Amino acid sequence: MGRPMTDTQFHPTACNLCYANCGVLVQLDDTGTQIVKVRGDKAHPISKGYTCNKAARINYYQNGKDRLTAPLRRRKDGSFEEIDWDTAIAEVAGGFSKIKREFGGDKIMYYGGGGQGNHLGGAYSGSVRQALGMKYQSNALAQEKTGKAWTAQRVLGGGWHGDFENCDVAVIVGKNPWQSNGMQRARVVMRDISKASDRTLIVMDPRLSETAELADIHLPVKPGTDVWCIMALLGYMVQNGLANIDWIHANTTGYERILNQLKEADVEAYAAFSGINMTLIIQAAEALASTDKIGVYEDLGIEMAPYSTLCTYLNMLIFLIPGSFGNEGGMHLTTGLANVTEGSGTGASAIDEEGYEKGYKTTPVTGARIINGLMPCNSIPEEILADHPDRFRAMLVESANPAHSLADSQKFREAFEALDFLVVIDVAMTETAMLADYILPASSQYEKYEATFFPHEFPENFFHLRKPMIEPKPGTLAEPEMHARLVEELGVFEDGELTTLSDAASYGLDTFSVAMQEAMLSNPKIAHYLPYVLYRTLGPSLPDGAAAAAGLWGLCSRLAVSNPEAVRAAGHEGEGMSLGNNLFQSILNSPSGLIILKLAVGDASQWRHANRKINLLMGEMSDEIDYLKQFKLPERTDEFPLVLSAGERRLYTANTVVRDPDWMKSNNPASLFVHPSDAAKLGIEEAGRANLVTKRGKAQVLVELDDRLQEGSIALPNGLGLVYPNAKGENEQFGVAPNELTDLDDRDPWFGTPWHKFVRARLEAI
Ligand SMILES: Nc1nc2c(c(=O)[nH]1)N[C@H]1C(S)=C(S)[C@@H](COP(=O)(O)OP(=O)(O)OC[C@H]3O[C@@H](n4cnc5c(=O)[nH]c(N)nc54)[C@H](O)[C@@H]3O)O[C@H]1N2
Ligand SMILES: Nc1nc2c(c(=O)[nH]1)N[C@H]1C(S)=C(S)[C@@H](COP(=O)(O)OP(=O)(O)OC[C@H]3O[C@@H](n4cnc5c(=O)[nH]c(N)nc54)[C@H](O)[C@@H]3O)O[C@H]1N2
Ligand code: SF4
Ligand SMILES: [Mo]
Repeated sequence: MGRPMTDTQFHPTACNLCYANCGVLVQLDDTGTQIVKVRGDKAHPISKGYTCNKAARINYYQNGKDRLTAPLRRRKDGSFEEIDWDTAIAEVAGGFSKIKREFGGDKIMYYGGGGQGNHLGGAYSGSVRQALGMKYQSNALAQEKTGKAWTAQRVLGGGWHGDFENCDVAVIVGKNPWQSNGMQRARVVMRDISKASDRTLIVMDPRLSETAELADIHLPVKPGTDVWCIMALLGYMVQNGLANIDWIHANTTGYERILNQLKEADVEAYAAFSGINMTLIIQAAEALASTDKIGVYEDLGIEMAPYSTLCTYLNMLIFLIPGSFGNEGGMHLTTGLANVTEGSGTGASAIDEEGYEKGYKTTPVTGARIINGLMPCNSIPEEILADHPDRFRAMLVESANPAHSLADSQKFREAFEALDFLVVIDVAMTETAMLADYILPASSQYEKYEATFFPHEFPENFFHLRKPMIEPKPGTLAEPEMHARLVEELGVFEDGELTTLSDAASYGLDTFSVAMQEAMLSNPKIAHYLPYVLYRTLGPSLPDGAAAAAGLWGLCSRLAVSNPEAVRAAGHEGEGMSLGNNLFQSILNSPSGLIILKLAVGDASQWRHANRKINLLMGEMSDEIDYLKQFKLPERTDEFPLVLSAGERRLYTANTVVRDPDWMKSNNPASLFVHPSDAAKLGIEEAGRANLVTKRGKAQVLVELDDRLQEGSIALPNGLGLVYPNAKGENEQFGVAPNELTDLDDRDPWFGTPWHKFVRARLEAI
């Protein structure tokens, strides 16, 4: 930092408004504080200059009026007072230590750790959690991707992702990449597949979304009925010789039960129940059977709807039944520096012969399933509010806004108020921060080193360590520094205990690697507190103030050991330690990101199960398939006849990362979409006001008529209803906060993911 800024310089960084994290070049004004121009960075190895409409507006994130600039402590009357950092660190460490002493460290829960653009800070929280003996955690993944993580780990041994640049058939289930991106270069890729006469785009979505408009085959399922549609599609394939049975026999185990179920599925009844004409099912089945280059992408349209876990299991069969896995243009296992959607699994002690998990980990109060260390978000209030000796007493929330983003905001507010101690780390005054005892202000993602562990491209995968380009707002700290100070306040290491390592680091990475190996053997604490130790020992000797990147050294070393051929195939040289060090050095030297590994296509030795096969047997899922014969969906009643999709991605929404409603400019994405015929029945007109009522809440909405919806469906945007200061400096809310309307109990039976796309509701004209 501190280098001169000129208005002609373009700084490489990334857009932080969705998990694609496109590489961008930004230009600052002459004060060096305002982002005035943003353009795609052609030097980024994967996004290659692509951005969507949102990247141009990242300054609304960077310079929000509600950015925090001093640690805050809550007074008895609920207002906040500014305190200095030493006081804040001492009192936060003291508050948590008190809980640990009285109730045990496992009564302190951790939530968050990173959002759409920032995972580096959360990586260092591990050392604080270790010091406090914290055991339970969660984050937004546990309200969308845990069912997917479970089925993927059981069937494939790891996460799955498609190669949409090279597939012949793309199947997009409950996702609208045109607006939500997520995958790299989404709009270009979707348009390319749509235009090519020899490629097929299949979109399963009740609504004629922007992506569905591009589709060759649009499957407009009735909301919540995807599972029957997918069963019809797969059933038709198996029953009509369109399944690649030879491939399945050669590459999978445990296929008997599921293949029998598909053989016996009542295809026509299932298609009819999901509202899909058999001609469309046959077209889609034939397209899938015509190639082994299939890409499948699923997202919230099924992950936040009934039968979400079963849908995600069946979505794997969309590419496995035709044998499109591990091959060129097909589906693949994700491999990267680290993967936020993978982890330690469910901790199951065994999987029995019928394919049922035994002895999995659960939460202390309600016994909800835990996967990859994450407990269901929908269980959190119950785990706090229960009259139970093991209930949570305190929470550390980092880079997340659960009081707004999780189902049933009222219940979350009640639960947070019931905690003895709540600390929030954020850049802005959020709905969650407002409930905290202490708020620790973070430097923004453009003021510090940042990175995400989202990249999952194949065969070449990338990593992007972004450099800071704006001076941190006064009073803020980067999270790695906060966590380090907390660890020190908690007195984990003696003075001088790490000096040998610090000294070694000053001689370069090779010396440091050797010293680290020795230190880990002689002092077991070092492995337990690795992020902290790396930050304080290796960190200071990294160039350009890149201390926060020190944790990546450990990940590079690990990747070099676990996948040396792939790292070398991407052009990194060396063996063992030196390969890891070279990769780390290249990451530090690549401000626009770089390719870190290149996997061999078709190499089944990389498959993750010990037998190098895919395991199709999941007893839990097959039981649920049997249950489909009962055609059960959450009932719509006369009281709540409509289905609300509570939280859609639109042109200008970005979760709650951007809080200033001005960023939407003239576009009004705040309205509730209603089908014209439903509106007519209720006497509601375009741009009219109405009351939206669910069993959990009521909100006044602005109505926009949209005949791309199905009759009986309504849709509200995601991430709105934030409290933000208006021109007069008074707090105001723009749009509706969707989770004032959602209920904790409307959730999937396996990992508790909410049914936000299937909220029963009614509309009343005003
Ligand atoms: N613009 C924008 N982009 C974003 C975000 C954002 O807030 N704004 N957030 C990011 C995040 S965190 C995520 S997880 C992704 C989510 O990305 P998406 O999953 O694409 O987002 P949604 O718009 O919530 O839902 C996608 C589609 O599900 C459809 N749908 C509703 N009900 C059903 C159903 O019963 N079945 C099926 N098949 N489809 C249904 C909706 O019509 C919608 O088109 O977006 C990321 N990108
Ligand atoms: N009803 C309904 N609810 C939903 C959804 C829906 O479709 N419908 N979508 C859900 C989905 S998929 C997701 S992923 C969640 C997302 O919800 P959350 O995980 O709660 O997070 P975000 O809204 O993405 O906001 C991230 C927070 O990080 C802060 N932040 C930004 N940069 C930094 C930084 O550098 N450091 C720190 N410490 N903080 C920073 C922001 O100010 C913000 O408070 O919302 C979910 N909620
Ligand atoms: S919002 Fe997502 S797709 Fe759009 S520019 Fe930003 S990172 Fe890229
Ligand atoms: Mo998400």
